[in-house]
Amino acid sequence: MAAPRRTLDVPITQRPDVSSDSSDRIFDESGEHLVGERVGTGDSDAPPPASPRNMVTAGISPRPGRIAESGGKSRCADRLVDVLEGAGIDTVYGVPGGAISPIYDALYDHPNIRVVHARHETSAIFMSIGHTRVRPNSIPCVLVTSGPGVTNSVTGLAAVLGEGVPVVVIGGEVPRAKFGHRALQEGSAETIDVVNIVRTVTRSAACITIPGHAAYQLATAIDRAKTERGPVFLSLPLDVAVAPTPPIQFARTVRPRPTLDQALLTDVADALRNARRPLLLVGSGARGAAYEIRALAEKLRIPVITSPKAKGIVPEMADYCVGVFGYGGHPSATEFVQQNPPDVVLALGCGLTEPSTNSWSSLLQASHTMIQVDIDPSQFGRNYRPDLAIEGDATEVVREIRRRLAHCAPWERTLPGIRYLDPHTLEGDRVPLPPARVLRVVQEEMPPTTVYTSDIGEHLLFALHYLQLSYPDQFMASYALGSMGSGICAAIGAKLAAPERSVVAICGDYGFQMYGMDLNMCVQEGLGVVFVVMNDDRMRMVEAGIDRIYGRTLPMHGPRVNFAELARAHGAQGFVAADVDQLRSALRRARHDVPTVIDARIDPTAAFPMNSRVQEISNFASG
Ligand SMILES: Cc1ncc(C[n+]2csc(CCOP(=O)(O)OP(=O)(O)O)c2C)c(N)n1
Ligand SMILES: [Mg+2]
Repeated sequence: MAAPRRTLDVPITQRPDVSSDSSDRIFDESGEHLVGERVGTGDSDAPPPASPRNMVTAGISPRPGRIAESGGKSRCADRLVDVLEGAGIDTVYGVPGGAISPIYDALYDHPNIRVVHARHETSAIFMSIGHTRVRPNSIPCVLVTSGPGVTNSVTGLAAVLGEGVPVVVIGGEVPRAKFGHRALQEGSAETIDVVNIVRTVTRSAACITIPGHAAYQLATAIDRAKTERGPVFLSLPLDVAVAPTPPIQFARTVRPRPTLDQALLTDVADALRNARRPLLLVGSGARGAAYEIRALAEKLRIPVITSPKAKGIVPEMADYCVGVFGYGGHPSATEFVQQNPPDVVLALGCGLTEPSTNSWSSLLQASHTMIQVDIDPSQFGRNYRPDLAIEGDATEVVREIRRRLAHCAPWERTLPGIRYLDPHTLEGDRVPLPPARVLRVVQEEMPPTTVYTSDIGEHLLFALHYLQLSYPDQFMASYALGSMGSGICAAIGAKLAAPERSVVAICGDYGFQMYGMDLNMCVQEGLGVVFVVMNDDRMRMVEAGIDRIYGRTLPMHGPRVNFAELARAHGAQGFVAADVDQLRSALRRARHDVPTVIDARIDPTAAFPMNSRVQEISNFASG
């Protein structure tokens, strides 16, 4: 099989200084024909030589510089925005400030890049998660200012790291001459050292100190964000940002992707063929492989359980989908593996983390062959011992497995589909509204391809359990870090990136108090997100959890907020829904260009009936 390749843009320097070293040779896409030599430079301000891994080949087509397009400006900041545009970045989220102002000024000359002002830096980063989830090949950029701008970003960066999505964050910084002088909002290594602060929550973090290196540094950071799937951070001192910097050119480069190990694939296919009770365990990393996974499961009648985040990768109506395993999961998933202990488990793009395994349940360890497929080999063996592990893209791997099993007979077994807890709560006209009923009515009223996000709280468990999804990109919840606000802002980024889709955020009332101010940004940008606030006047998840663990709890409720009035204060639509009719009527008035907040008055006593996290904390808390 020919090695698949992908392309990326990196800037190259202007002055060619062709090296005779054979490692500088440039080959065509097949990797066999020499077509030129890598462009280098003797300038100490120029980028360091690219590693052969990063810049193997190039069909170089230098583009003219951008001085004219950049309003005649020739600052480092203009060059950085050129790189953003060259990398296909079309949306910049952020909160402006003095130290990052040259980039905002440079953006003035790039009308193709949409600039969005969030109301908090971490909101901006949460938005970028939603953005890249609905447009998987996009990389959002987030701009923050020095000092508090960067420190406010830390939670967002940690969430991005947990979600494994590419996001580029550029932080302003005071001029280098002020380093160590306790300048206003200084974040240099002489003071609070913001680069060090964010190092543990990013794939790479650095300060740009040489204007001539800046474009290369940014392009390399973007490449790392893509390949290592995570956040990258660059700090940009004000004097560097405004230093004269000549225009750049771009080289078109390609990098060969690793080829799959054919013998290993055959072993995997053989293990499945000989299995008596095979099971597919699908994680969110396999989202892109949805078609292949469905085809495999459907044809061979292999049961599938999904991690909570992978909801919808296989249709939840199908009988071979026995449900979500883990937090908010379905009793059918647990019962199925209890009654049919799997001898072969094929785990696809699943980190096998605490929330997706019900705190590492032994039910998921295959009795004969445990197979892990992941694009990130650091996942192998972290939690379960794999017998076979394939590093690779789930789509290609499952396609190859299907090819090898083309003549395999389907397994003869009855597959039960999903069984819900308390299914009666999905129906009826009860008041106050049961959370499950709210979710069912929302799904009845919204289009079938609606994107759902959930924030963090008891409502997430209800959403994981009761939303019934059919499409692989329909659900997102950032529970790796599990920060309140993540689902609210991800919905905004998703709507901005895919305005043609309906987007519903399932949120809690306290989360909305914490991160709801970006409603104003939705009004400003004309983003018709529907926020369904599960209003129970309390922090239900914590209240219920603490009560279950300790048998008592401090009060965790507060004065009722009327979120419909709050919405109207921002210029959004706002409706209180105390019963099913009011809820339906509010949903029918949702628009694509104006946000809608539905204050759903849910039953404050409704705690999700099964919470394995509480059980796990309880195990530790009680000694
Ligand atoms: C930033 C942050 N702080 C604290 C928590 C801990 N926490 C988890 S759920 C929750 C309560 C959320 O209340 P609400 O948004 O009303 O949702 P509910 O549980 O009531 O559905 C809290 C405080 C968190 N996850 N994130
Ligand atoms: Mg609440």
